[in-house]
Amino acid sequence: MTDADLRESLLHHLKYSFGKDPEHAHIQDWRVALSLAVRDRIVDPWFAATRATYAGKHKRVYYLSMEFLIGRLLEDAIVNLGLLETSQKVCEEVGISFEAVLANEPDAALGNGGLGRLAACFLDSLSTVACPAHGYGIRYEHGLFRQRFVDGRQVEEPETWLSGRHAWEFERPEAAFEIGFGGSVVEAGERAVWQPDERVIASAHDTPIIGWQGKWANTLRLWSAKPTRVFDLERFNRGEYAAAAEPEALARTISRVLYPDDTTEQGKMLRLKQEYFFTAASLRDILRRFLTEYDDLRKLPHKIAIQLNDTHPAIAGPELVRLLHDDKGLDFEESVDIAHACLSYTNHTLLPEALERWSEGLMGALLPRHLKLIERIDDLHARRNPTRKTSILEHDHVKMGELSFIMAHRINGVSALHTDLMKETVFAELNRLHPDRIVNETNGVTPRRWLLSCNPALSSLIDDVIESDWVGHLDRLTEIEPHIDDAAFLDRYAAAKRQNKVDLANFVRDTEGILLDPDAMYDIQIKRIHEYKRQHLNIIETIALWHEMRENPNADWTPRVKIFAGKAAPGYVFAKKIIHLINDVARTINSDPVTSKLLKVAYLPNYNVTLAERLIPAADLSEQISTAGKEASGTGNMKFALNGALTIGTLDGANVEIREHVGADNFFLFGMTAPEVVARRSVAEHAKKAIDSSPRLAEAIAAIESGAFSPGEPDRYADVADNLRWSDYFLVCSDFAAYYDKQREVDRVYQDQKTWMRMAAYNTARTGWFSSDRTIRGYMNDVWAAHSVTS
Ligand code: F58
Repeated sequence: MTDADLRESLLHHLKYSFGKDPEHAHIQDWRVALSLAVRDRIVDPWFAATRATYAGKHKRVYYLSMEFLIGRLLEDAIVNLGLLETSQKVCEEVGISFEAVLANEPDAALGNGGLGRLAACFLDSLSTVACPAHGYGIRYEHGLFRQRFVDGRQVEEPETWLSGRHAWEFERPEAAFEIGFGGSVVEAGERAVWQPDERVIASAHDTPIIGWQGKWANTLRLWSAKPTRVFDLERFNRGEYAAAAEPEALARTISRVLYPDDTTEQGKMLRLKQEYFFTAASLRDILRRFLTEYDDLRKLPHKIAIQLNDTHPAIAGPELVRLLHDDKGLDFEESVDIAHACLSYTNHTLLPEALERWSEGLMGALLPRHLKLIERIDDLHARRNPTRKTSILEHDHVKMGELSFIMAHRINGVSALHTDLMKETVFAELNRLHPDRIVNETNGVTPRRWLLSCNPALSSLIDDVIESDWVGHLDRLTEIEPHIDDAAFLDRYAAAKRQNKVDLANFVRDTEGILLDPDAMYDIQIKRIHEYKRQHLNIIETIALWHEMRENPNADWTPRVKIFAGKAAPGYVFAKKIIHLINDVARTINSDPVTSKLLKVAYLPNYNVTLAERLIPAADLSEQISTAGKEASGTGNMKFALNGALTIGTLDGANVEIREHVGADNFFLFGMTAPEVVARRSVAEHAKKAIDSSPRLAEAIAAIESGAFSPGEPDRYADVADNLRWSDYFLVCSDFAAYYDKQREVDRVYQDQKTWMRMAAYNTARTGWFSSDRTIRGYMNDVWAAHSVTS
């Protein structure tokens, strides 16, 4: 495509799609017009991919996920189509800033964290490897809340990504299904007819997802909820306007907002509704598409694979059985076996409180037929496995993990360690009965967004030393290795990092008014705020370091900038306390003249995909310090290492594999291992013992407790100190000394910039394996039996 073609298309859309001439166009008009011009270029490869899939009768993959944390889409599409230079030039020609156009796009924050972002990386990789696939999810009107700080406290505000124009989707009003809830079940022999008493319409919106180099495009189909009846005309005519609009408001509630957690009872009901809503609509759509090509439902497992992203779509098991058995008339056992051969399930957490369980009361009220089918599935499994002790139903609750396991032919963990722990803990008994079902598919990240686009400085250096397509074959990054001994290469590597740090410093100055020295070490922890991720370990170490710096300000300190970002679930009181504490500590330390050249702390608000893209390329040190055994994988850890940050981390999740790849010498390991963690918990007063043996830790906790960081409210953090001293389930105190010591080793290494940069370059060179293209190929081979379509 030539510059002239794109310019013509851009001006055409500006004029005919938005009725604007260039003189009067706002930046949003330009952004949406450019998006439509780019989207036009996706349509032909998209059609071609669909035709090739039908023509070759290829197996299709369906990725069901409550979350797709896709962020901005324009740059992705431009980069994958190879239109970066052309787009930059055209913007210059029409007199607009390309950067401003990109920055105008709101983040589509349709996810909470790693699970949702993984789904987005997978979409990119599925298209890149030309695997015929659909993502299915919910078109939330409001994504994850916006985070603001008021006096250091997190305040949540609704997010409004759809308030401007959204350019990427095609509305499909004809692709709509009625989804029922509640009501009763009329038994007719072995089968049953479910008569729901509430119905909503699921209506489809399609976003084409173009892969690297524009060769293949898949579809992300998101459902929005609409009422079956727009409004009650009778009531309206009686003047009851609010009541007349009620059915519409209630139906739309289902796709109104992404759940950041589910702490209230009402929230639980809505969440289960959301789960059934999108799963049922997706399955109906999948069967409809299958039946346009085939008539024998027994062939279903040969032609489709359905992936459940965590247990959120677990109702797919009983729903598919219901469709096959009740609706299509297949025998019950055969229906279960077909569903089983189609379904597979990814587990993302071992934390007991995060494993979904629904009360039978709730499930029976909302999905009465499904509850009955779950009981029959459970009975069937018990009959086929007479030695089993577990069951799906326990203490009047339906355990969605067990249901997913039993209904799936493959269950995967997201890192090697996590997969082993799954086998040993939550699914020990089911693994014993079905030893071939659990497989490992270590997570990955898309190199298009997480290296090529977010880090142009480093990418252009890599381009200069690797001539072949490293973006589509990320393991080729190992070709950098021989250059690491070349001083000129290493200088350029260091210069790229410094450039990214200067850019970040400017951003933090402009947005937060905090001045950061680009020569200081940028030490970054960005992720959801959770006790197991241990942001409090990091801030306590910061306090201890500050104390020592104050005591001895003329020692040979390595200047540091501690950067935090991340949101806490609105109902998670302790996590919100940690945010408040970090902000209080930041204010105190940043205003201390004694340490002003040595230490700065910045908590950047409203962490999202776009902010991550800015922070990761600028990091020197990546904090991956979860309590061993608790972080299923992590994916931020991979993004940092790829962009040349060194990791300080525990042997948890994918840290283990990152360390194996980059080499133990290029990784700062500390802390207890997963078995040591389990053992330590049974030591009486483990936290108190750790505090008593570390004066630094004792002093830091005492400072928090005494109100040193909250003078206006001295007991603000009394409960935090209390928790650390007497409970400390996540072993912050027990790991503190090892963490503090390792940080001082980090300081020493950083002073030798040549050594540091070599280590960083080895991290980039050796983390190509963590491309999500590799992960997707793993799923295709081990889980889906699906193939790339080669032209
Ligand atoms: C994350 N889970 C894991 N859950 O914590 C992380 O280790 C892993 O790398 C990642 O999945 C991808 O496998 C996660 O992000 C959620 O966001 C929940 C979704 C449902 C509401 C509560 C949070």
